[in-house]
Amino acid sequence: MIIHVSRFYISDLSTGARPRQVYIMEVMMSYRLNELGYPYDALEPNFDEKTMHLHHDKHHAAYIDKLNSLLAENGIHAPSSLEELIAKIDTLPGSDDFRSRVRFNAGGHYNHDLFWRMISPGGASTPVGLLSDAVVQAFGGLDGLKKQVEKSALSHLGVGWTWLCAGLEKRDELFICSTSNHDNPLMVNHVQRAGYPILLLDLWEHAYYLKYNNRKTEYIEAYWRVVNWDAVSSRFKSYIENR
Ligand code: MN3
Repeated sequence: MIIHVSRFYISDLSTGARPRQVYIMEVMMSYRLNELGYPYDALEPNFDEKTMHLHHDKHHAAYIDKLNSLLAENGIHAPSSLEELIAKIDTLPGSDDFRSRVRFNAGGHYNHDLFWRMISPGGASTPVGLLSDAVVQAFGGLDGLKKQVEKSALSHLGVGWTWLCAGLEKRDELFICSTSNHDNPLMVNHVQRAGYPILLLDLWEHAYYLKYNNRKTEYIEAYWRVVNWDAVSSRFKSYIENR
């Protein structure tokens, strides 16, 4: 919770008395770091405990702190839904630099929050139900999907994310894309093709460098072993059914 205090002066012209100072205190809504939802060592040996701690408790947390202070310093009420904030990032008052910073940190929060839920212990090892059909339709099967993700991830320049998205118009149509920094496919004015994020791969070195150093391919192989396809499939199903 962030307390935002504004100071005003009120003058009563009829009496000519000195202006009075009035303080207005507002409690600003702020974003919070969700618990990981499983033990930090639950994805060992694929994703190591130390990386999970740093990645969740330090990197992810820092994006949230920065996002909250940016919004509070500029007197902007944070919508309770992060998707709502992302949808109106380009129309926030203030400078381009401010909007870029909000976009960066809001993306940092949204993307990581989704990442922790889509990689998690247990769950199916391949897509199920509606997602399974859509994966066959778009990529010929899971191997085809993995190849496209790897190709997109390995050819991406610099930091970013690789995504499995569902279409905004044709919701059951899947596609793969990569974005820079913390942009995500919901940021319609900042991506080549907008979409609804179903699954994501963190391409920042902080996600793998401690364990895999520069061996990004090994990191991606390990990633496939920790994707929880039940979680991914159920996210896709909710998206398809909540039209
Ligand atoms: Mn990260």
